[in-house]
Amino acid sequence: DEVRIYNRALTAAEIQADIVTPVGGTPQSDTTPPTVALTAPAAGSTVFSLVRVAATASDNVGIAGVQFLLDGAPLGTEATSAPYAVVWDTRSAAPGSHVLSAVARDFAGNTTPSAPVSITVTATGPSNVGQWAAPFAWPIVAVNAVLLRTGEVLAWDGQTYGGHDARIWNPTTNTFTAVPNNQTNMFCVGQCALPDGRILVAGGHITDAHVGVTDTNIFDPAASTWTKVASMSYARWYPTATMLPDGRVLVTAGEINCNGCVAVTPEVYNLQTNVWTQLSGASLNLPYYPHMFVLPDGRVLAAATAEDAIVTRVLDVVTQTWSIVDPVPVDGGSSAMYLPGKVMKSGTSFDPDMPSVPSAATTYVLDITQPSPIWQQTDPMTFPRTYHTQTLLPDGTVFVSGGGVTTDPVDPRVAVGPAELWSPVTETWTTMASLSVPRLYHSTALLLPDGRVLVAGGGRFFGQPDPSDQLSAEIYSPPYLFKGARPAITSAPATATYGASIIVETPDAARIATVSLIRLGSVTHAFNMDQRFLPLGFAAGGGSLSVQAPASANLAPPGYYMLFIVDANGVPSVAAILKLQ
Ligand SMILES: [Cu+2]
Repeated sequence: DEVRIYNRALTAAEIQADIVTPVGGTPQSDTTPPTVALTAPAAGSTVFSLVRVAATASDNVGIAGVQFLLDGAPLGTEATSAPYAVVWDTRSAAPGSHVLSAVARDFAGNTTPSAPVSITVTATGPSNVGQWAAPFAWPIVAVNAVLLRTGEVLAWDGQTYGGHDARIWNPTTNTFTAVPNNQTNMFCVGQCALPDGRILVAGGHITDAHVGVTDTNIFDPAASTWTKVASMSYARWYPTATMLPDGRVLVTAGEINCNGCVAVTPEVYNLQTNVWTQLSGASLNLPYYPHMFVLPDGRVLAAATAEDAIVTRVLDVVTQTWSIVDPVPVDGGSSAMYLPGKVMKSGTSFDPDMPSVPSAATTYVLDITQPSPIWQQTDPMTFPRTYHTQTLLPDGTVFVSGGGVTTDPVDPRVAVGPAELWSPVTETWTTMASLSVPRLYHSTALLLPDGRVLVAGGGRFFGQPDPSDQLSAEIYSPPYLFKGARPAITSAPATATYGASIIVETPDAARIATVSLIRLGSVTHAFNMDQRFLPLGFAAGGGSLSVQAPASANLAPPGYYMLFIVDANGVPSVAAILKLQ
């Protein structure tokens, strides 16, 4: 037997080299060089902002490192563990053509250069990375944020502030109106919009972590009042609320009264009868804040959670049965259904009470409309993230903001400034402009009807005022707002019926390329429980569009949506807010 003693932890590659290298005697000389190939960016692509440069490398013994080169000069330090990648700030390179390459080195010192890849650097500016407005003060840490049918944002704070510190923010006037809920502390709740535009809030917080309440509250934007309605059977802390196609609300998961005491039985709320019904046949132990999505067949997908990777299942509410979709848990800290039945998730989910570990940048897509769907790994984010938030945009892309490179919930040093944008066409990420304020645990992001994104909050981790409590918000204007004149909706109906056509008047009918419907968002803890994106069929006429409303409530559960018309450059109108019934 052979023994080697090391006084430090070894990398995976070193362990591999150790296994294949004999102890003592004459070492076999390794003359086999490694292989290496650049995998990103793609040859011929145009790059800007911060770019992930990545390579694959392999060797008969082991890879000691991969050194990336820009025009033959070292780019960053040698990457010594897979995946081999560096982030390149292209703003330090002259605009024009450049050559990227990489050299892989094995433990015996053999080296191999990759094939060169030519790319073009273009200037970084608002038309390709968007623009953040300066942060502005908020009177609360926006732990929960909901876009109301009025176009205003309802938000509330965390910890002891969670009930009585609720506010409505008016984006037009930048004014705040107090709308206190003095009945329930709404920290750690689940919330979703009802078909009539009121907001249902399920569960809440008493004084201790992991202890939920059975309360259900409804906010009425017309009266600016909170009403406590029938209570759930189970207390819930960190549950998810989901609007079902039949207008009822599904609530899943949440802790009852201790760490790990999960409310395993989902409950369904009927607004007409003010009755909660337990789905006793569908009990399932799900971690915090499951990411639930109503699918085109009406079932509800549990795609991820805020706390941990899970086996992916679908719930049939009618038969109270769960079916496994993908038995292999793959992680995702934030997720969104970017097209009906198609979900993307990225980054790390985590229980912030646990010791910190590095975040992941991994990204997966699931297409439930395919036979035997399983998660497919796609291009990773440029930055690893935990506590980031995905937001659907009217051009069909997915915006990610905030989060940190470790799972530390509040350390501003780990916060990721740059946002990223995901294309559902190329399934790749592009780095966007950087926010100013650390937005980690308890931060939020919400698409506004004008096509900008409100990013707010972060902090409230230990309950007391703390430097990490972010009493501010900042607003992001995506690149599409710097690409020419916006199309305009001059009139649209206030309501639409499933399967019917509606007339949307616009002087820009001839240049409209897509029409999209996005449900008003309800966000907390890195997950938007309401947002969903739906492209709508349309026919252009003179001065108007005839737009086809969604065929069924499975595609778009009843309630309020933003209707955007988008031109051929991807430039969206300001939304018309439409009630779908
Ligand atoms: Cu929390």
